[in-house]
Amino acid sequence: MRTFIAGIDGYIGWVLAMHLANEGHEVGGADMYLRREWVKEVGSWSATPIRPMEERLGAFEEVFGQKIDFYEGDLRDPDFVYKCLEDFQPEAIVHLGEQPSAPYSMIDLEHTTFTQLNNLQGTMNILHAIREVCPDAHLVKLGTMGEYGTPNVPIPEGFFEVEYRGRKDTLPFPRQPGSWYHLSKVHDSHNIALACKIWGIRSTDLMQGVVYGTWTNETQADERLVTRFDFDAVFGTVVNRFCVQADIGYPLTVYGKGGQTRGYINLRDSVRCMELAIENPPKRGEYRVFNQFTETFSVREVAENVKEAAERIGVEVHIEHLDNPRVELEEHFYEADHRRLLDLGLEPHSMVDALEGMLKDLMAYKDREEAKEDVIEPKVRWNEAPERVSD
Ligand code: USQ
Repeated sequence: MRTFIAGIDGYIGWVLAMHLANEGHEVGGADMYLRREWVKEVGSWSATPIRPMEERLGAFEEVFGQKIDFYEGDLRDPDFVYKCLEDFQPEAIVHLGEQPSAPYSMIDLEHTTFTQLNNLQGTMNILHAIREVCPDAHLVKLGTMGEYGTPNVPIPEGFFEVEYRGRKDTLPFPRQPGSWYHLSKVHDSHNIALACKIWGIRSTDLMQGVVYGTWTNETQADERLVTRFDFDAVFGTVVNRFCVQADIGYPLTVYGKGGQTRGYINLRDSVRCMELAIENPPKRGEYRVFNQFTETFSVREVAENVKEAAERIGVEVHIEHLDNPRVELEEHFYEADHRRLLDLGLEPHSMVDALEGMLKDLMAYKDREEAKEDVIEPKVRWNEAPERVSD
């Protein structure tokens, strides 16, 4: 299968590219290193020593004997997107090339607007290019469980049956996101659903939970193939942050009461889910939704899991409750379906089994942990307006 990955240099994009190429896909991908720049902008860096793309590609070819085609450019540029698809002629396109951080989108007006324009424009360019260049291709789009928010009823996979004033229908489940970033994904979902309906495009929208993990089979083969690992308060996600915090003796930063409950998924499972989606495409015109997570925990439970794993390897850990910089429910009902990927054959890994390995992997990079405290503390407050500086 010819698979094109938009956002191939990212945390998931890079390991997905290697995995698919190793499984026999012909893989191509695009990036312009914006993620590296955004993390630099917030004063941080990857805990793992990621290599420049050219070195990554060379090392992958050397170790696995497979070539990955790389296109450097901006997904917001329609000419670039059309050129990529015309040249590569993909059968599947995995779109991971978006600004992925909720806190980044909440910094100020500029970051909110940037996030929404960047994410919507890239997706829109891809949709139009698919329609004109490769209308049979399957778009696998990375959405987020955060599109649904935390309603007081169970969350289905995308759609639910509703009876209202004596009539019945199957409708999209309401989206109630909690950040400008999560809302950008909702807009994308609506745009994709419309493109499927009016142009007959086929698409899978993956509502992914919080991803964690340091490795996949391919990264284990050579250190030059390692994927990025963010731990700062803007781009680091909660499990990954807690692992770095445990390693450097920083108290785990539970926001508020820590009853915020989310779906979680191991990086290896995330890659496998995308492979399953690609290998089992929907029919032309179908817009389908998979909830892509494997376990549910509160933030308090995640902190306990990390503390226990660290203590098993002799590292003492303290848990701290900080004033929550976000606006979110800290105790709430949470129950979300996640059957469809299991039905396709996903065999999930558990967080508790993965944590010890993650803590040990990260220990190896301790020399890169200097000054980490500075970027760990959350500084973006969602309900406090920043001072506005105009030109
Ligand atoms: N949290 C803490 N302490 C921390 C960091 C986070 O208590 O040091 C809490 C947050 O308040 C939140 C939960 O942990 O309640 C998850 O936060 P997160 O930063 O790990 O995840 P989130 O901002 O929701 O976003 C991440 C990814 C995003 C993806 C989303 C999936 O950055 O790209 O879409 O996870 S989901 O959360 O299911 O929407």
